[in-house]
Amino acid sequence: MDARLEAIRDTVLARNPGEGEFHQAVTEVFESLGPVHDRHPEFLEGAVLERLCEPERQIIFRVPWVDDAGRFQINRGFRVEFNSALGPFKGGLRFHPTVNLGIVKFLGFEQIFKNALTGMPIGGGKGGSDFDPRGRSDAEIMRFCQSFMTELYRHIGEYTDVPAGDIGVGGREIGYLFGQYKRITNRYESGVLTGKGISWGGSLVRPEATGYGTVIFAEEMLKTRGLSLDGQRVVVSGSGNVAINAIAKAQTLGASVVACSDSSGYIVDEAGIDVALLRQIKEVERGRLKEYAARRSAVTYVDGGSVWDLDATVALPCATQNELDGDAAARLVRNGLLAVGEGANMPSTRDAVAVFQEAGILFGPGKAANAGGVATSALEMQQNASRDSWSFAHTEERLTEIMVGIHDRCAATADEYGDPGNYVLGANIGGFVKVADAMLAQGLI
Ligand code: NDP
Ligand code: 2IT
Repeated sequence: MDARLEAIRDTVLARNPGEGEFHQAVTEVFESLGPVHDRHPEFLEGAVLERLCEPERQIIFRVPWVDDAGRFQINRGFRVEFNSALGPFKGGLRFHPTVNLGIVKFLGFEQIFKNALTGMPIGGGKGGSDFDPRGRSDAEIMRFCQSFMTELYRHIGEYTDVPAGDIGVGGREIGYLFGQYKRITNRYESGVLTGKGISWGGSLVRPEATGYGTVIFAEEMLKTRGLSLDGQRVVVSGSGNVAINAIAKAQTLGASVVACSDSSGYIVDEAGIDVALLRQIKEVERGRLKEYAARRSAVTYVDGGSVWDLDATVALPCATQNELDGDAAARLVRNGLLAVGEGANMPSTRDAVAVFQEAGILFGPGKAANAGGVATSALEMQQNASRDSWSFAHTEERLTEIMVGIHDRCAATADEYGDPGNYVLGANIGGFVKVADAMLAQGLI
């Protein structure tokens, strides 16, 4: 790492002790930015990096609620409003027992660059709670969401901060959150949340967008080597919103998707995953992946273990951070891997990224490859602002244009900085320069 940047990075780490994932995300971005500061000394003089690493605002709050047994429950809520140089803070809410400030900050930090890459007018933020939705009834989820919004509402708004979904937060939760926001504020402010239901201000394609976008990005990377997804053997991790829609899109492009996982285990279905059955089990019944194997013949369920023990030519990690380590990466590379598209945020460890890059694997980092979700959120905001709603075909076309645009900008930036094919460098520099220019133009804020 460039010595000037390393000194700033060390200060950031010392100021934010114990936030391992945030340290990892900052380090990874800083490693790309040395050459930019040679060309743009004004970024150093303007203390852009120091400002970027300090969120504009961090909110931590108590979320009290009552479970079905009448017991009082207390969780912790977060919203980190990281950077609004390009637009209102924008980013999802994650409900998962592992959520803490360091995780919300890593996600919010990544979101700044991702959102810049989309070319849409959105800043970066993230939030969530250590609430565990697993095994909770619908009524419990509703009461939790209502309590969460009873604090959050005062911090968000169409022009201020626009949350959406992430792990554990989908259409159901956005509905309960929106209902409570409307009730407290007495405003039908559609643009305050994205990922809404279609009949009440949502956008077609938003549910599919992250997974579809990740696959479009992977296809664009493969094209640069005269390849395509057609006929590839694809392994996906996760079986939530991003994973399911990545599987569906990869299949429409002719890939054979043979495996996916949840936090309990993985399935191998050599005939190709039955997406309708997977949706029924995960989205309708909110069940476990194990049930997929019970309902379909010739499927293996592996309890525990890692889906990355399987061979693939294309790997799409779509579950969570640091789920694919250096050993798994080395094994995949030895067994014929061509490309990785990160549907999740930071799913590959730093060791894994190094292995992929040294082996010349096409590697699409999350902040570029999974940007289709937030980009389509911005399309939802556009539709809300104009009180319009677009067709599926039109919205999907916009998503495709945006993903191809992100791919091409990352590739062009990597070329410009003398490291062709390095999408990590391209994404970090491409996103950073846009935000840095806007920050300098807006003065010391
Ligand atoms: P979901 O809650 O819909 O699904 C998450 C999936 O990942 C589930 O299959 C879950 O399994 C698995 N998972 C979660 N945590 C772990 C863990 N610690 N170990 C193993 N498996 C785990 O979330 P999404 O699909 O929305 O999000 C998946 C990833 O994509 C996240 O990294 C998220 O930040 C990222 N992302 C999401 C976007 C979106 O629009 N939703 C946009 C861009 C990125 P289980 O059910 O067993 O917990
Ligand atoms: O990580 C992400 O980009 C998201 N969870 C989606 C954020 C959004 O505002 O749609």
